[in-house]
Amino acid sequence: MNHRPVSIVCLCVILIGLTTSRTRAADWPQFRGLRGSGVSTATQRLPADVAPNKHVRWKVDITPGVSSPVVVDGRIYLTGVKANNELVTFALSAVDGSQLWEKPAPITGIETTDKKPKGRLATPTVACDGKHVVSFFGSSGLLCYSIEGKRLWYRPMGPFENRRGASSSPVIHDGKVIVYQDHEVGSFLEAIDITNGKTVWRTERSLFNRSYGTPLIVKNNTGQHEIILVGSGLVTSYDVSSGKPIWFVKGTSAVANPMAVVGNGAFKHRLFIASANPGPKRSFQPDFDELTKHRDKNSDGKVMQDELPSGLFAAMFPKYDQNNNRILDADEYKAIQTFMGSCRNGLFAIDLVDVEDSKRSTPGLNRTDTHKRWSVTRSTPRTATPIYHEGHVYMMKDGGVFTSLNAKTGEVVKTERVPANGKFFSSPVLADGKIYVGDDRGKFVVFSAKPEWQLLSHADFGEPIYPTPAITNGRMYLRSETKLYCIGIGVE
Ligand SMILES: [Ca+2]
Ligand SMILES: [Ca+2]
Repeated sequence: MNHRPVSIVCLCVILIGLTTSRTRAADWPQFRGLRGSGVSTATQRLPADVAPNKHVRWKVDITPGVSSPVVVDGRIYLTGVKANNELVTFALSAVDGSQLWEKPAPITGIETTDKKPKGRLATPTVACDGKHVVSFFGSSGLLCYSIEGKRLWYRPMGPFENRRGASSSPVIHDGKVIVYQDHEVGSFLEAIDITNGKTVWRTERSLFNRSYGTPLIVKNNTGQHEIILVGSGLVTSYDVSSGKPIWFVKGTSAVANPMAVVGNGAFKHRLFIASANPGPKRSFQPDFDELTKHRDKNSDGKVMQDELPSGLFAAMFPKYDQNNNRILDADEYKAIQTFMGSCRNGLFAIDLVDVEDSKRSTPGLNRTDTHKRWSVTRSTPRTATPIYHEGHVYMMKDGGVFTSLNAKTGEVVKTERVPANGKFFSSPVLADGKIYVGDDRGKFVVFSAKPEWQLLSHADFGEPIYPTPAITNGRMYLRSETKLYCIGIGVE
């Protein structure tokens, strides 16, 4: 096998990357790495057999937390929960795992959430642009540090009403921190200036119930960057520069956990959306009377169009104002609820560009019938975000069913039960032609990243794995409940 041409191409990509961004192609700067893809473009070899006693370069005891490691320029950034619910952001050396700094967050509100797993209050993963480290602790707010650990700003947030607590991770795009928070009430999407912590824009998502995915930012065919959110019932896209809704597609589950996935190459404008929720259909809130009470600014007992919250609600309303009186009537609100309540479990594809787009004078906000492609309902994940790789999508269902599908048609190539039968809160990651993922019982499995994939190894780490591993420079950083492992092939 000749790796040299690939290495030269990648080196060029890295060098080009250096001139345009502070993070490099080899870095893993946010949840699921560069652009949230779950794929490392680094070309170094990685082991096919991963176990607590194999290829371990180092391991250190760390503060429990569910957030995933982020690695930028030789530093690993994490969050955790110490005794007495002290919430901390910390940095370790990628060379040996030694601690570089640790900073406590101001505690303004501890979320009332599930007790399990350990470290639950530190679930969102930090984001780093090579200069700033942004950490988020739900109702205890959003913090920005320098890479040396100096606190630059702090934004109180919440308190949020959410039985599972805040989980969506912040991402950084072009000097903005994008924060997506869908809760039982008060859902929103916000862009914050990374230099000072001030709001650039904020879009209400009042129609949306709780969901937990991290935003995906994609560039469409016109060069515009869209923020893709997988919410309750709908996938929505917003303009990253203004926060204005661009389109939506219906058909996600009542509560959605995974983030959106975008392909590349021939599929660079195709999204893959997974969501599943075993519970009952969502109960919508607020109900009509609550909404009226809350939004009726001039106390005339009616919600006029200009009293509606901004964002998707306001954008959708004209179509639902059946009697054109610019007032939200009870039956119109019910129609909106019914529309949004068309929840489904499964995986489907959306094309950012429709062949018919050029013929439409104004592409509609609702692209369900025009841009949605195939969908499948079997073996789809509840929490683990799928992976796109070379024309195929790979996904892991709770209980340990791993599946590959054709990205063009949705046709299943191979689906099989694997020796890891826990729940997958950790998302699979891909590097060196292999896919890696662990479950909440500590089982870890490795697959070849091919449509006719094979199980390469399986091992038991002896304690739960919730975070998603990070991969940079021939090293995988794997966080279990109490430890951080650095795994890689050594010079032996
Ligand atoms: Ca009114
Ligand atoms: Ca009306």
